[in-house]
Amino acid sequence: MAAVTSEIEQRIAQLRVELQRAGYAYYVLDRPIMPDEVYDRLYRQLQELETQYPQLITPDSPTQRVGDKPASKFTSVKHRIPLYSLENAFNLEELERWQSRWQRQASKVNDFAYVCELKIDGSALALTYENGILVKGATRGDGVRGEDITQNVRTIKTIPLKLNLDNPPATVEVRGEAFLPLDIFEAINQERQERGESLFANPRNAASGTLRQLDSKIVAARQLNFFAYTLHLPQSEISSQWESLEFLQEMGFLVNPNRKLCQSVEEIAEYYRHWDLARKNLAYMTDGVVVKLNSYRLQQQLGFTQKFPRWAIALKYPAEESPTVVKDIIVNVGRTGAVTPMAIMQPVQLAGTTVQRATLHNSDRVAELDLRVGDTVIVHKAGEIIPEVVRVLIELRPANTQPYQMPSHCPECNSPLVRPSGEAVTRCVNSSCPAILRGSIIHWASRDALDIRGLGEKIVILLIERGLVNSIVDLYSLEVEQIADLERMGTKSAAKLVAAIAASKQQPYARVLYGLGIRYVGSVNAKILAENFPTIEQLSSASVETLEAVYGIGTEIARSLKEWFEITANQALINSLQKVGLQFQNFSPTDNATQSTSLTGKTFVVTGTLPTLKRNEAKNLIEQAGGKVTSAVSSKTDYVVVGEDAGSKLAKAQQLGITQLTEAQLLKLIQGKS
Ligand code: 1X8
Repeated sequence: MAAVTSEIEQRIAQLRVELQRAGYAYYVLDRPIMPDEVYDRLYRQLQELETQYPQLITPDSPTQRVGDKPASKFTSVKHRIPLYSLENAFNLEELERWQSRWQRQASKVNDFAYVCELKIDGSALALTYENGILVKGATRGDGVRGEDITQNVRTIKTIPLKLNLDNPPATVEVRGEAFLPLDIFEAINQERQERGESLFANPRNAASGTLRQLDSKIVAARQLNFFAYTLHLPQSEISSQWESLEFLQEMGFLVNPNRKLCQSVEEIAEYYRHWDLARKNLAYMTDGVVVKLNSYRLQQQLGFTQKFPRWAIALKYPAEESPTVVKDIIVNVGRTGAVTPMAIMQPVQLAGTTVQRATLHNSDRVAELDLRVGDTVIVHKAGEIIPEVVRVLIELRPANTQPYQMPSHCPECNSPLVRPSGEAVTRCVNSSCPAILRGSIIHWASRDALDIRGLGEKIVILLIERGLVNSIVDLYSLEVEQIADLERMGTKSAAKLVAAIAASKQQPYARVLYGLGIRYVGSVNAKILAENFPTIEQLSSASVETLEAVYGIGTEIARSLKEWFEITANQALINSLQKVGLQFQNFSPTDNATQSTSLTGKTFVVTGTLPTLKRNEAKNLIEQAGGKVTSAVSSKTDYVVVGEDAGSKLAKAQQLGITQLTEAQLLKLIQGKS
């Protein structure tokens, strides 16, 4: 161990304070005070010093958010103060009744207020701080005993490892809700779907599933967040819920800003109605509002029933569930060959959309539900979440129904389906199954991958049926004439599609990596990989250990990459894609010498009405291909794209002798064919 000097101790302490301040500004206040690069450098400096002087590592150091070793199991802990659940009210009458009840029970109250807060659909946590340092994080469990998940709790960036207090008390307990923001929830589910794993039904399940991961590296990569809402601080001056929320904020916690002090049921109703609509714009899911009596004195007077505090209630939003009838059960073969059973139902209105398909996840799930064609079921849908069947109403089952059986053969290619023992997923393992090719191409063209507009499922099916496309690479040699006579196509949209395909060659390496559809490599992981391995050669030759060492990349991703790159056909695919011009390395935006295309550095003006492209579409295509679009013609303009009824800009271009292009010529130029 290296000898410690006071300069080193001081430097370490300064780095910690600075990183803590920056993390707080970034995650809690959402007002960064330093660029990411600076943060990363300082973080690495601290890490290096701590490696050199491990005796100086403290549990509140910003480097201690991710543990080295996964836990083998979680230990059970008894809560110092039990975590109660809340009584539910499903409408305003029930809320009124609650008000009359507590007013009868409390003596002589004429001055009171309610605190209204959003009810977060997450997983409750109890955090213990001793002398200002986070020492324990536990799940709610049954309210009396929970699980010690301290290591995972530390990964949540909005939970302070050290309280922002000058004289911290011996113990503080903070409670709140850990949750997954909706975009992250959806990304996780998308990745799970790609892997053929069962999906999380809602953000709450995803949050509690994540918190119970043994490997804190995985937890850290999932970006859980936390809203604090309860403070247990013995012998303090705090005398109300409102003050405690403010104090939580001062101590460094993220407290939901959408809280309101209300004096009456009418005011609560107004808050409730407002958030029932406005919750659609929140980045996280809420399932109601929580109403608490503000005064601690009043809370104490009322106390608890066997199950609930008498001084609080959850006013829930109406459930997004409805009964309907299952008309058929089909199976869908995905890009990975995973076979997912789906219920086809009589259409129902749910959460503002018409729903007629619901995922049944896998055959175990269908068996567990005992779902049969003809059954009346409850479907559930929330927000952007894929609808699912949650329950079968057995009493309404018609006579002569049969239990569901998964097909034994692939509905697409008729090869026998395989279900490896110990796995929930049934697969088609025929690598030339058309469903797999179709899925791969749809994925390649999808929004977060190469984003090829106009290349949707229907066109992909036709392209494969006609034998025009047998692999992703074939997309890049499609000719306008070949596509033009597909159903509902025509020369104009064919030309547009060919140009969109060509423009996708300029999409960044991270999107290409994601588009390849390597198992476990979702769009977030692809970005992390592209940042850490700036060329495909570096990525394909990296060892499992090197891959795993990257923050956010776990063993299964590392292994899956290794396996994928070992397959000869995949190496050939990359070679061919490189040849047609896809990006397999990172470029800095200014570094255009190396990624030059026909359009790089060229300035365009678009004028008049083009035959098929809208002005915006033309602009996007040009920009995607590396060109620049300006609105005024000048001597710096390289090309003017001319449509019908072009006016003064055309005249100006003629005057300056600038090259004119028709839309067709522009599309050719983008494809590199002029
Ligand atoms: C549960 C929740 C509470 C709050 C928000 N979200 C929840 N899921 C809050 O008080 N703001 S309180 C609570 C409970 O006491 N069981």
